Amino acid sequence: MAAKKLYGTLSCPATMRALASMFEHELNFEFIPVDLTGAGDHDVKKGPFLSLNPFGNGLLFQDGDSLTLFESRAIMRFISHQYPKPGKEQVFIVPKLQGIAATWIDVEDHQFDPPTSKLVMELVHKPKIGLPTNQAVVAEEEAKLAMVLDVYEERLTVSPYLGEIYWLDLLGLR
Ligand SMILES: N[C@@H](CCC(=O)N[C@@H](CS)C(=O)NCC(=O)O)C(=O)O
Repeated sequence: MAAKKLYGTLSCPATMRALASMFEHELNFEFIPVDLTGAGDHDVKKGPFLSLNPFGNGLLFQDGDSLTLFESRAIMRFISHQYPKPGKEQVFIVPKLQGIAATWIDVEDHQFDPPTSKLVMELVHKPKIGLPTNQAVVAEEEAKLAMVLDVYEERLTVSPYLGEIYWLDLLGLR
């Protein structure tokens, strides 16, 4: 069987998400670093890479010759389904549980990630390259993140994990 390959860059949270999943599932794979600036051997904005990830955003997973995926959360879901860890359930068969898990994965994507990414840019990356932090952006994104964290806190008072509910609730027993 042809090898698994992950193209990505270690400073990218999307790459780290995919890598975390691959390590968690103990997959053997080759990591191929790409350069988002267009330098190096794998220019993500051109040619072969762009034909596989049309958005050219620096992340690609190949499962042998049979499948190519981009989008880190889709890669994680595929790995969980294709390479499950016996006894450590990460995939729900029950449609209701699938819906709940999908909801909270999307919440992370659309609510948690955007303000967090902007804060990391302002508070970590910009200072590293000598650019001033925009305090107005920081205040605005902190407020958005605080709202998301409040929702998370509330959710965790009624469920064991964000994307899961108690079995008694699922069975309608309370
Ligand atoms: N939604 C994508 C986001 C990927 C992403 O944000 N990639 C960034 C690097 S961390 C990137 O390549 N940005 C530059 C660009 O899109 O041109 C995922 O989760 O895989």
